[in-house]
Amino acid sequence: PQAQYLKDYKAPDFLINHTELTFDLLPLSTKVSALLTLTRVGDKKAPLVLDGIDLRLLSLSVDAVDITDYEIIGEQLIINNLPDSCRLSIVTEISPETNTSLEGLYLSGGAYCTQCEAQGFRKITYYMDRPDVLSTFDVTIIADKKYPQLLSNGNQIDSGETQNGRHFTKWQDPFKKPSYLFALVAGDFDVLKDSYVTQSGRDVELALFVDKGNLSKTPHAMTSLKKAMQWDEARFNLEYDLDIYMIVAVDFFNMGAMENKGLNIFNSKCVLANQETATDKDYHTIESIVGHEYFHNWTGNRVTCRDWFQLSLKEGLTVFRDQEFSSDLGSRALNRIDAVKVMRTHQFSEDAGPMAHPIRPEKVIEMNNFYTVTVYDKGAEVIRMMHTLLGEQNFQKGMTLYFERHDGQAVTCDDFLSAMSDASGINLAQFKRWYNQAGTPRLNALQSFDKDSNTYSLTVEQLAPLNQPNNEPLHIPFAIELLDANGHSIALEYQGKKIVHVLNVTQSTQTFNFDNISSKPVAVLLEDFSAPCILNQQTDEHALLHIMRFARSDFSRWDAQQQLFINAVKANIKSAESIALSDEIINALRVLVVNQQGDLALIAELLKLPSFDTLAGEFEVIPVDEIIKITQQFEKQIADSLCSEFIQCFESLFDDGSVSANAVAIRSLKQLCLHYLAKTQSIQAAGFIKDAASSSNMTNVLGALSAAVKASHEVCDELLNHFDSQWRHDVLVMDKWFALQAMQTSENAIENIKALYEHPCFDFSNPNRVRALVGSFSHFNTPQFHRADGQGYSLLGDLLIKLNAINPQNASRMLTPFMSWKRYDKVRSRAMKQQLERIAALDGLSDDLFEKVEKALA
Ligand code: BAL
Ligand code: ZN
Repeated sequence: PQAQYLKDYKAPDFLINHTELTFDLLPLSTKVSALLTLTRVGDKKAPLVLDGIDLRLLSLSVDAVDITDYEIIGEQLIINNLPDSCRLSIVTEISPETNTSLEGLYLSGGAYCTQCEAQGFRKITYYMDRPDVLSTFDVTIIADKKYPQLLSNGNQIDSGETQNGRHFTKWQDPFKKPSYLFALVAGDFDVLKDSYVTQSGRDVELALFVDKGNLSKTPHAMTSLKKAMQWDEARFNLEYDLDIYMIVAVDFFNMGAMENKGLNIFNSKCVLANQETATDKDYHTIESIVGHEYFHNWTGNRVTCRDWFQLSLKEGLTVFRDQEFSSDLGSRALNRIDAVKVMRTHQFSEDAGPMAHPIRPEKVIEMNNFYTVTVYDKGAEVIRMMHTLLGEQNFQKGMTLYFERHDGQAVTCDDFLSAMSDASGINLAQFKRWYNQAGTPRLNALQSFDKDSNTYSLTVEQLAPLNQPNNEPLHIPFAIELLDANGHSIALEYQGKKIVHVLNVTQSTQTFNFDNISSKPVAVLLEDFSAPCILNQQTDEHALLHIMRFARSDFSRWDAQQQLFINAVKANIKSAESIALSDEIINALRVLVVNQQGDLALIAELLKLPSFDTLAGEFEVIPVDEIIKITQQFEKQIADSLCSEFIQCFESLFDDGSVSANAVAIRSLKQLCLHYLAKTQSIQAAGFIKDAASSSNMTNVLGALSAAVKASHEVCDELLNHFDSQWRHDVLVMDKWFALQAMQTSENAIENIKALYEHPCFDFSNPNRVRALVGSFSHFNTPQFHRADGQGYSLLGDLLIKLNAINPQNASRMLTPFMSWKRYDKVRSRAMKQQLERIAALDGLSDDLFEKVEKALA
């Protein structure tokens, strides 16, 4: 496979001003007629080079005259000697039913549907399948009447019957768009309709299409959409532009959702929810993804990317926007905690591994491999840092200027930075390095206090990431708070001048002084995770407990509590003897459970140990067995020490079953109590678990089952069997059951998963099923996936080989746990490497797997 490089970008030689498409839909032989209005804008002699994969070319004509002066080389159709402007007609045939890659046009779950980002349009017709070619589209869809709804982007302008008993619709999208935003859906759906009046008074029709029988699961997504539309007007002054906004939910989908202009296509798990079938977490995810796709209408669709290396231009910015949406509507602290967990586990590990890339990558083999936590989540952190440096007002001025300059264009990350810098007058030249440098910066914080002069000094040292030794110093917004002995915030000043709490760290070593401080302060450093860095600070238990109690940032309180746990795990690993959590820590946790002061959902978070992945990130060679053993020991200690408090807390909290923020918080704390109680000998635990498992609220049911599974509780099998018989008719709910099955740590776990491949609900061609079962196993069942005999790795290796032929994009995502093979002990790393070598030797290895396996083995 050929790598593409950012440095080789070349503007297109032709533009496609207008695209007319006619689809005659048949499962094995769909005819696609394309009529492209072309204008030459580059080299006079340049041929027209079109992309195409798995297409059967039926005819090719220019201005209605058949041509022969063309060649098909690999995945390109090259047409020579075209006039400077012409109409090119291309007729191809494709086979949606046999397209299991879920890219391009495919027929799955009884509906035709498309996925074109990043380069799926080339599986539909020959085209300049690149984001800097923007065209208006007219689309005609002809199909059997068993597909009553025939949808595409924009507005429907015609419909009717054909002479041979089929029917058709015609769609027109007035906005120019690149091919990746094209969408087509044909199916038989239930529809929830609604409407929205924009801030300028325009009526917008809203329609949500779902598989028959699922209407009761649509109101939450619709409410989320209207909230998103309103929020984007209020916070970003951005209004929707078409007369109709459609969302279609399908069960076979590689991603969470796709922002096609006016016709979003969603993975059904990111749409369908009611209290019986979806958890509070699902509700939150749905709201955030519906928001994310809606926000793309401006950040992605109205202004798009010049080339795919710029993906973070739209994704980092839109993730930032959806995070802000969730934070403005819900708990800012909990949203921040969730975002930082993703960064510290998945993103830091990607940044330290063989797939490390800057948020604007420079080299790509398979673009699908770059829809990463780096491009998305680190990309959002980079936008967030800009927001911190500029402030909300200047940031919004920058957004306004960005749209004034670039509406309707395909642009680069540099264009975005220029708009931000020009609008705010803030120099972002050094900040730009965040776009070009991979790896996670390491910061050392050295503190000193001089009681004679009442001066506190903080020295921040920036070290290049271990795997990127040549990185240059970054511009880092470093937020701090200083606490006095009573837990009060100390005003920051030096020599009579106030100091803003966000320090500008720009050099390798920099010292900041603060005076007028009467006693040694406790410093909250990198408050709110103000930059995506690894911070090394020597903060003792006393100081961390002080921060946990008093920091103004709830995020930083949680962060300190996590650090207490991390330090305790590390101390155990260093020591020959086992060291329990200190009485001070246990007492601090007791106060949280007993007092229940503040946000109950935050209390639940404060009581959770860091995940295996978080702890693994602390070690050069991951001590798998030790981490498992010590965390189990700590959980048991917390459970036993606070058993009566957990019982009391569980019984005292009343869940009214609603979706209010308060009810959600109550359920999360009750679940946390169950999680610990399941690990005790408490006679009440079994009763609590069984009661919760029989609730009509899925959050409670899943909380109970998850507690039982993780504690290998005696009620586990009975509850899982009951769940299976109750929910077999609902595959999305069964995904939760597959995930629970995958987390069972008994010795027959691998056999159990293989047996579940035969379950009537399981399907290798459906990414949701595969991720629920095997993805949950490889990510969350640490003891069994990392079995020293390598059987867990073989299970994943076998699956990847199978998926390579069915759905390479899904295979490549599922490969991720093997990417960090070098970080394990000899036995485990050898066993993982063997699986990678097996995959590397495959005949017909997809580009998706090739790129990652090659890097992993390098
Ligand atoms: N653009 C792909 C799906 C998403 O990020 O919204
Ligand atoms: Zn996105």
